[in-house]
Amino acid sequence: MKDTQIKTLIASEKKRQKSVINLIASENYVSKDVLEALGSELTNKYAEGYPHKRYYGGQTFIDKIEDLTIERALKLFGLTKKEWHVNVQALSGSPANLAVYLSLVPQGGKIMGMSLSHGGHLTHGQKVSITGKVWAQVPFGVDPVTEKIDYDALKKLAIKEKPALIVAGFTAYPSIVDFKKFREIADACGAILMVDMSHFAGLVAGKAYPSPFKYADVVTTTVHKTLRGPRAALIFSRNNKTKLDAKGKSLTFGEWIDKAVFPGLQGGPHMNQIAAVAIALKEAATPSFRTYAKQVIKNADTLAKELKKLGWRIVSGGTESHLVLVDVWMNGKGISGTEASDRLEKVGIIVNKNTIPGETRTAFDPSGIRLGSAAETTRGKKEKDFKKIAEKIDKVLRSKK
Ligand code: DSN
Repeated sequence: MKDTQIKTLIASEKKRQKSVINLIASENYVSKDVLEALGSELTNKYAEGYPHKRYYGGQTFIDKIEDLTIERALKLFGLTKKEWHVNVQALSGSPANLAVYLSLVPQGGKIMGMSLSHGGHLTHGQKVSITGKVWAQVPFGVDPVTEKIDYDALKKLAIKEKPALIVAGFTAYPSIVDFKKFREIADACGAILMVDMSHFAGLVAGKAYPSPFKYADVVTTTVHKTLRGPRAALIFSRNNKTKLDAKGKSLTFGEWIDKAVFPGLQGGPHMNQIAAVAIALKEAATPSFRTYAKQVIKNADTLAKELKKLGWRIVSGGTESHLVLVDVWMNGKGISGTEASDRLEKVGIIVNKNTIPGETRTAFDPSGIRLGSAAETTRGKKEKDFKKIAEKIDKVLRSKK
C-alpha cells in the first residue's frame, strides 16, 4: 500500500485486535479468504439489478457469484429454493430490516419489537431510528423478575394492539427465544412474523441454537456476528407469502423485498462483499464450524457462571447463547457500565456498556456491560480461558480507583 498514513493506521488496528481480549458480542474475526474477497477487484464492478436481470453489461462472473451466494445461504439453513427466497444484497442489518418494513408494512403501521433497554435493536421500531418514525413501535419487554420474555403478556399486548408485523430478535437478550410461541402470537393477531437472527445466525448454522425457519415468514440476519463473515446481511422470505400491489397483482414477499432493496433503498450491490458472504457461508457449513458454535455457547456459559460465583448479578441468571449481560451497577453497590468498560479497556479487555431491563441510569452511562464469546472462541479459547477472563474482569471491576 502506497498510502503510508492509512497503511500505518490499518497496521495499528490489526495489532490492537491481536493484542486485546475481544468480548464485543457482535464482533468476530473473519478468515483470510473472506478478507481476500473483500479486497478483490470485485469492488470495481457495478451490478444494479439481480442475477440475469442487470442494468449494466459485463455480468458473466458477477451473476455466478450472486447465484452461488444465494445457493449457499439456502443450503446452510436447510432451505429449498421452492419454499424460500433470499436477497443477499442488503449492505448491512439496518437496511435489511428497513427493506422488510418498507415492503410489507404500510407507513404508519405498527411494528411490535423488543424495547432497546430490554435487549431489542434500534431497527425494531425505536423512535430514534427511521423504523420508529415511519412506523409506530409497539414495544414489549421482559418479565421484571425472570428477565425473560413473558409470552402470555406478549400475546395479550399483540391481540390488543394488532401490529402488522412482529419482530422476534435481539442484541442483548441472553436466553433462547421460543419461535413457536412467537408464531402462535403472530397468528393470534394476524401479524407477519419476522425473526432478526443477526446475533445468533452462526449458532443456528452450527446447530447450537434453535432455528427460526420453521415458524417465521421472514428472517433477516447480518453476516458478521456469530456467523463470522463480512459486514453484510441476508433477507429470507417464504415464497408462499404474498401481498397485492396497487393493481391487484399478487407478489411474493421476496418480490416485494427485492424491489425494496433495489431500487427502493440501494443502488449497485457490493459484489466484493457478496463474494465474501459466499465464502463465510461455505465455512459455516463445515463440521469445524459446528464445533465452534457449540464452544461459543460453552464459553459464554462459563463466563456467566464464573462471574456469578464471584458475586456479579447476571441478567436473567445466566445465558443460553453467546452473550452475557452483567449488571455491574447492582443498585449502586458496584460501578457504572461506562466505568466498567473504561477500566476493562485499560487492561486490554474490550466490552460494551449496555442498558439492562428496568434500567435506572442512562443509555450513555448504563448499569450493565454486554460480553460475548464469539470472537475469542474463534481465536481458540476454551472454558478454562474464559474462567481466567472472568477472574480478571472481577479483579478489575473491584479494584480501587
Ligand atoms: N451494533 C450491533 C450490536 O452490537 O449488537 C447491532 O447493530
